[in-house]
Order: sequence, then structure tokens, then C-alpha cells
Amino acid sequence: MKVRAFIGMGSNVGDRRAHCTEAQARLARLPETVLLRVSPLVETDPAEGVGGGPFLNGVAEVATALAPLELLRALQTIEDALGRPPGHRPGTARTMDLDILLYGDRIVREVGLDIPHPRLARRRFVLEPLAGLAPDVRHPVLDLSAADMLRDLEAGRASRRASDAP
Ligand code: PH2
Ligand code: MG
Ligand code: MG
Repeated sequence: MKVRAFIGMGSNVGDRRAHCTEAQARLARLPETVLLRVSPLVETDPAEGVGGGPFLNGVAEVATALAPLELLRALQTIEDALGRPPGHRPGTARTMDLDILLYGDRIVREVGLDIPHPRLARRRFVLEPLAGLAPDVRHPVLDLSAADMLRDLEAGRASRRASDAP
């Protein structure tokens, strides 16, 4: 059975649009996975102190029979193919970053993989494309829709649990 998952995509090095287009083509070729839709790409300022220039960000919706960790490995393979060095340090510029945002209504807490993405509700560069694509998709922990989370963020209310990491 396939699960509907949402993947955040970001690039801020080199030909950002070409990297995003290539990432989408590779998502469409993943085994046991159908690429359903992709949001428009939006230009965003780097947030959270990440290095490099402005990003192109977007969100892809897939239906996949890959398990969460299998999907994570597959996304890492695409990042590598797009020129991301194996020792890539968090917070540095990247040709391609692919993050699992939501995987159905599953909550996954594994070493190296947290789903829903822990900073989803605080990231405008993710929520805008996600809410544009699927306003009604729900965060299974916060029990809020993407549109709710974006509205809260824009109103300056952080829709997050006190226990979430900063
Ligand atoms: N990704 C980050 C941190 N900051 N800022 C923007 N605008 N876009 C991103 O994709 C992004 C970021 C960590 O992966
Ligand atoms: Mg990221
Ligand atoms: Mg990442």
C-alpha cells in the first residue's frame, strides 16, 4: 500500500532551478513511488543562519511504498547525485536538500530521521509551498492543517509543542 508523503526541496548553490528540475525527475524514477505533484518553486532568503545565497524552495507530493528509512536513503542518493558531498555539514550551502516533511499520518522518531519534520511549523519556506499544494494535509502531532500552521506562523504564533526543540 502506498502512503502519501511530502518532501521539501531546497537549493542555494549553482543552477538552482536545474537542480530542482533534476531532483523532481529523479523522484519520479524512484522505485515503488509515484510523483504526484510539485509546488511552484519560490525564491526565499536563507533562514536559520544557513550559508550561501537565496534558495529556491518547493515541495513535492509522492505516493510511495518505500518505508520511511528507505525513502530517506533514496533522497540521500538523489542529493549525492546532485553534487552534495558526503561530508556535507548542516548549515552550509547545498546544491540540493531533500527532507521528508510528512509521511502519511505516521510519527517516526529514529536516529537521523524525525517525521513530521521537527521544524516544519516554523519554516515559511516550507509552509508556503506545502499549504499551496495541500492546504488540508494535517500535522499528526500538532493536529493542525498546513493552512493552519501557515496562518499561525504569519500571525506570529508558533504552532508547536513546548517539548519541541528550538
Ligand atoms: N534549509 C535549511 C535552513 N535554512 N532557508 C531557506 N530559505 N531554505 C531552505 O531550504 C533552508 C533554509 C536547513 O535545511
Ligand atoms: Mg533541510
Ligand atoms: Mg536535509
